[in-house]
Amino acid sequence: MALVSATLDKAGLGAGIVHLGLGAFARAHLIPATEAAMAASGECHWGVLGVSLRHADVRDALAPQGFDYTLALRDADAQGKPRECRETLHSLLGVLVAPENPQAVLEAIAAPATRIVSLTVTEKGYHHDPASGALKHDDPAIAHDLAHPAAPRTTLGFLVHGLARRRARGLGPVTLLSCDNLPSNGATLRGLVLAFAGAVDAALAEWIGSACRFPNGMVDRIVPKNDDLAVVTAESFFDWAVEDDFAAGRPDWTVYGARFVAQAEPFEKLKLRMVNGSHSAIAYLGVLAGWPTVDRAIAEPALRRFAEALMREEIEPTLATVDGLAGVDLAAYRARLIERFANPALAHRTAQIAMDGSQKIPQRWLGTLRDRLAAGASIDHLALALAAWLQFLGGVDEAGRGFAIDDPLAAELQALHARAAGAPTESARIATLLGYAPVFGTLGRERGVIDAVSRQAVRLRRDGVCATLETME
Ligand code: CS2
Repeated sequence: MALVSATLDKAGLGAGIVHLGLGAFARAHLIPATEAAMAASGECHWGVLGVSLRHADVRDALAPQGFDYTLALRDADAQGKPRECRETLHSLLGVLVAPENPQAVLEAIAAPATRIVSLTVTEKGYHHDPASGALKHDDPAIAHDLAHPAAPRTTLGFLVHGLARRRARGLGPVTLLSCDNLPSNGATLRGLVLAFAGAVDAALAEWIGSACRFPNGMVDRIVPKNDDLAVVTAESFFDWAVEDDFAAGRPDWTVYGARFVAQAEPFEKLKLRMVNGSHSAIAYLGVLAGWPTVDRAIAEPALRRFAEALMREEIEPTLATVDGLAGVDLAAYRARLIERFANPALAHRTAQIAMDGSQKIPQRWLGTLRDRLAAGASIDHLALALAAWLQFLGGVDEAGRGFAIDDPLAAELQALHARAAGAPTESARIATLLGYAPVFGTLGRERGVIDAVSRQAVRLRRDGVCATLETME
C-alpha cells in the first residue's frame, strides 16, 4: 500500500494548490499524493486549500480537528480477509465553502502563492453538453455567473473570474488541473474555460489560453462515499497518469505512484472504457437485480462472466490498436480490475455509481460502441448495459421497489421514459429513448444500435437480470 510516511509540520505549509470540489475522491487521491511528495522533497509550498462548492458539511466535520483527516485504505489479504491501513493526513490547510463566501474563493484563486487550481467537481460540474462537450450557454447557472463576476456559483465562473483578478493584478498564470473522469479532461476544461472567458472578455480568454496550462490526466482509485466525513475509505490501488505540462511547477507525485506522461489520452481511454464502463454496467444491472454493492454483484458468477466478457470481447478490441497502449497487458488489467471490484472491504454502492448516468454514459460506453460499429463487430454486451440504463430510468427494480433517479437531467429523462411507454412496439419504445440527443447525439438513431438494444431490453424485462446474464456468451 502506498503510504505517506513522514509527518509534516502543518504550520509551515503554504497553500500552492486550491482544490475545487472537496469530495472524498480528492481526499483519497490528490491530497495523499501531494502530501507524500512534500514529505519526500521537503518542499512545503504545496499545501492544499479545499473549496466545497455546495455544502458546509466537510468543513464543519474537519474544522474541529484542524482539517486533518484519516485515510483508510482497504483491501483483502491473500486469504481474502478484509484488511485496513489508516493514516492521518495533514496537508489540507483549510476549507472554503463557496456559497458562504464566494469572494474568498476568488481571492484564493488570485492569491500570489497559488500555482495549481485542481478540480474534482464530477462530470456535471462542467456545465457542458455530455454528447458534444460544448459549453451550455443557456444553462441558468452559467448565465448567472456571466452576469455576476463577484459572486459566481459554478466551477467555470470561479475559475474565469478568479483568473481575471490574477491577470488584473499582474500575477503569473496557474495550471488548471482536472481530475475528473472526462475524456481529454484538461483539453475539455480548457475549451469550456475559454468559451466562458470569451463571453466575458476576449483579451482575458487570450491570456488564459496562452499563459495557463491544462494538462490531461487519468485518475484511478475507487473511493466510496462515506457517512463519516472525517474518515475517507478507499481501495489501496492508486493510479494517476498526468501530462507534465504545468505553468508554475508541480509536486513530484511519482513518490506516491503517479506517472508523468507525454500524452494522457490513451490512458484515459483505457480507464474510462474498462474501469468506468464496466462499473456503470454493473451498477445498472445491480440496482435492477437488487445487488446493493459492487462486490455483492461481482460475486454472482453470471454477472462476473458478463463483466469479463464485456471487457474481453467488446472493450479490449477497441483498445488493442490505440497508440500509447501498446505495452499494456489488457488481460492482466482486466483480471486486476475484477479483483478490485471484488474488494470485500469497500461496500461500494451500485446506486452511487448509477448516479448521473446522462453525464457518464457517453465517455464510458458510446466511444466503444462507435468503434465496434465501425469495425462491424458485435455489441450485445454494451447493448445489455444500455438496456439496463433505460430500464433503470423507470425508477423501479425487479422486486418492485421504487428508487429515485439522481441525475441532472432526471426530469427530462423520466418524462421521456413515460412518453416512450406508449410506443406501439418495443423497438419503437427503445428508438424513442435512444433518440435523446444530449446523451446519444446521432448514435441512437442508428438501426443497428436500436435493434441490439431492443433485443436485450425485451429479454431484460421478460426474463430479468439473472436469467438474461445466464444466456450471455
Ligand atoms: C465510479 C467512479 O462512481 C462512479 O461513477 O465509476 O467513481 C470510479 O470508482 C472511479 O473512477 C475509479 O477510479
